[in-house]
Amino acid sequence: MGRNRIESTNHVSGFFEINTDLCGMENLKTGLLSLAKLMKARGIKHLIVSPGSRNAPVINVFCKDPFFECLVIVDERSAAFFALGMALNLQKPVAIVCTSGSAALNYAPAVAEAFYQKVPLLVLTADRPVEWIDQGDGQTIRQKEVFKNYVKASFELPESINSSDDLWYNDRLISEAINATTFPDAGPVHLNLPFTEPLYGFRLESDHQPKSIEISIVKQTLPDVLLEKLKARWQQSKRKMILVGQQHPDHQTKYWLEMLSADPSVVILTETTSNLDHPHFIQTIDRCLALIGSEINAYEPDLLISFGGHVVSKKVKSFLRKAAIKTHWHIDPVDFQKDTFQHLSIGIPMSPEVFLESFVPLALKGKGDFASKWQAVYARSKAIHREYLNSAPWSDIVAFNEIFKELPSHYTLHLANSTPVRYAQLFDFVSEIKCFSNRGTSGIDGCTSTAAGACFAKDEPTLLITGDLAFFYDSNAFWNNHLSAQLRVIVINNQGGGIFRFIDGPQTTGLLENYFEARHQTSAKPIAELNQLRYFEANNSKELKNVLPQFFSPSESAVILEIKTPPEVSSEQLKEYFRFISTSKV
Ligand SMILES: Cc1ncc(C[n+]2csc(CCOP(=O)(O)OP(=O)(O)O)c2C)c(N)n1
Ligand SMILES: [Mg+2]
Repeated sequence: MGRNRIESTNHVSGFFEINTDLCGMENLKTGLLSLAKLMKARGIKHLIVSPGSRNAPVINVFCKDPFFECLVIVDERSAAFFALGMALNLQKPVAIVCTSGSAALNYAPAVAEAFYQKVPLLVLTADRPVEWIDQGDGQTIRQKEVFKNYVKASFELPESINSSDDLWYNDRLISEAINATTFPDAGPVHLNLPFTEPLYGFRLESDHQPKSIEISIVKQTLPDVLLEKLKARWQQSKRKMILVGQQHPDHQTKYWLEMLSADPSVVILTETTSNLDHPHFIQTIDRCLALIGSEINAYEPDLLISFGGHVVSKKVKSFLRKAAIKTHWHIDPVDFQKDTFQHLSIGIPMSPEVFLESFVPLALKGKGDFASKWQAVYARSKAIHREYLNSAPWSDIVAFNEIFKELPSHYTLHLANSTPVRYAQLFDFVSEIKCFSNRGTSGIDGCTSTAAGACFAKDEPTLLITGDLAFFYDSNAFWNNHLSAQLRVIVINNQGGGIFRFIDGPQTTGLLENYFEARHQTSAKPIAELNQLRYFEANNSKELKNVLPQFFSPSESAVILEIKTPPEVSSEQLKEYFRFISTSKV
């Protein structure tokens, strides 16, 4: 309680010391109890706690209530990414709570990722009373709205409830916060919770039943005028391309795209992170574009339709930005004005599956050879890909080839940023493998924690393929008691940031090894030992082929496989791979 705002009188009843304030309202932390009740009412049961004092009231209220599944992860950065992974796989909001101060700031990387990847997180940060901000008190920072640039909404609950209006206001804010985690699209919401002492010893229940405000989802429809306009434009377009960015597996969307893929004038480009697999869909975009090379005219669309989140391929972004596209429609409930390819003409504010359901049945079939030209490139690139890998020396790309040959189809795949998510785009995937990657902000700072959280959420077989810097950066991901034995982590250890050996620029500086690649001799083995995890190592194709079946077999604990690859050869091989494709004929 603010030392100079409201004096409280104390009296003892039963086991609890009850505080009251001037209004005689029992300072039961009623506001916080409403939060628990409303989260319960909305089925938000997962809470990841990072220890602290200021958040003790939350720990007390939630972790003693059997409804809530509370986990403990000390490192707030890792805790938030773990929660992101859980929410990603459950497709439901997950809550995180930490104490005041820099603890809250450590949530920021995952909060930003959740914002751009549209993952529902309820971010609870305990705070000091406002009057103590900037007054030299410990663990006290300007925390209110600290994530405002990358959350759907920020709220601060009243520090104390002094009237029924305070209570109504408190409960209303909580409902708005919970609703904002999923509507109109999913994302993180920040709830700052200033607490006054006492932080302990207050009653954990109250008679107050907060009112929950829910949002009813209405079905959108395409107005006839717009529908007619889109149908006309579709018919006029000889070459239609549909590009799907990152999204969750969705059978409805797949069904409608399959329908469109039978149209000879339509090409459908997907990535592993689009989670859409079909023989008619062009999966390995970079491979195809390398083969097309400068002959883009014959392969560029005049109508582009896009939806989903971030697109991994840099090549397709530059191809489409250069292409003579006449019309581009982007479909998204919120980000419908995203002009990634600089050709946007119509933003359609609705969900892709509802748009496809309304539009595809009315889209007249086209003519021509646009689809067959792309399919020919696709098939040819597959053959060249195989031919190249048959004789390639031990390197990152050969390691990926071995991994994907052995990857059991029931696994969920997580791809760390930097080259792992890019190598994966070069391979044809066995169907139905769910694929995730933190492409919202493309950071290397939480890939392992995210995969660990996603795996924990459904306790399903999960493989993370990560680079070595990303692995060491997030080695705290293993520092908790919630690691599923279904988790498999492959570290491609090329002794540094191999991507900087591949992209143009760093080589020309003379500073590559130290300041870009951050060359090192560190092994993942001590991290496996520190966390009592099974560990395997492979230094060449033969060892890798031998160890993969064991690696994927059941185990008591999560398992780490470190694959050691030669940095120079690996980047050279990737460059050679693209040279080999681009000098081949379609
Ligand atoms: C948090 C964060 N810091 C820095 C970067 C810049 N960055 C992109 S890739 C990369 C190197 C990653 O190395 P590694 O994980 O070993 O993957 P590799 O490039 O070898 O495949 C870095 C530092 C980033 N994406 N995210
Ligand atoms: Mg590396």
